Amino acid sequence: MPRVSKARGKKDARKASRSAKRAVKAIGDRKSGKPQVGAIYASTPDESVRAECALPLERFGIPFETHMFSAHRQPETTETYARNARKRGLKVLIAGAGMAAHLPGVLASLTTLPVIGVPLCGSPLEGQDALLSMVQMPAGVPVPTLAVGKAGAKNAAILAAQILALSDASLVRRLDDFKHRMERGEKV
Ligand code: AIR
Repeated sequence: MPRVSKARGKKDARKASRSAKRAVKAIGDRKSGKPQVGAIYASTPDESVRAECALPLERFGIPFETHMFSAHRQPETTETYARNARKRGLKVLIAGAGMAAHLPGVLASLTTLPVIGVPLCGSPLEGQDALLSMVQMPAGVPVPTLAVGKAGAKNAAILAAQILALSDASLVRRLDDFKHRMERGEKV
């Protein structure tokens, strides 16, 4: 068995944590202002989360950021992001993934911010796998899970706006206006 000294192990851990922090910084797609919402998707096939979340958030004037990382493939980055999210001023996280979609659950296990899950179609099981992975969270770690695919991604942005509106009267007015436009038959 190779022997690894304690000091070496700690040094490696520090190095990994520094590179995870750099990764979080580098992959951020920051919009104007200090981001209040972080929309994370696990892989390139899940880009719909970025696209569908962006428009409502922009319309509501909510500063947000998007990142791509996978809880399975980039566990260090996932942990660093979740542990620092509140300190960085984020208020709501949105996480979209397909297949064994553990991203929102893992984020929710590491932060007390609300984490909204969007299950995506990324496999022959057409999103049912992701839906069950997200919705069946064990007690203690809630992940409000929305519709599979684009509707879920769009609704995640609207739900994030509703959560933020609990302490933002101007956002309540923008949400009211959104409801009126929907009532008039405008496309959501
Ligand atoms: N995935 C990637 N890492 C963790 C998960 N759950 C999911 C992605 C994507 C699917 O695997 O969310 O929907 C296929 O991704 P890829 O990168 O293998 O093509």
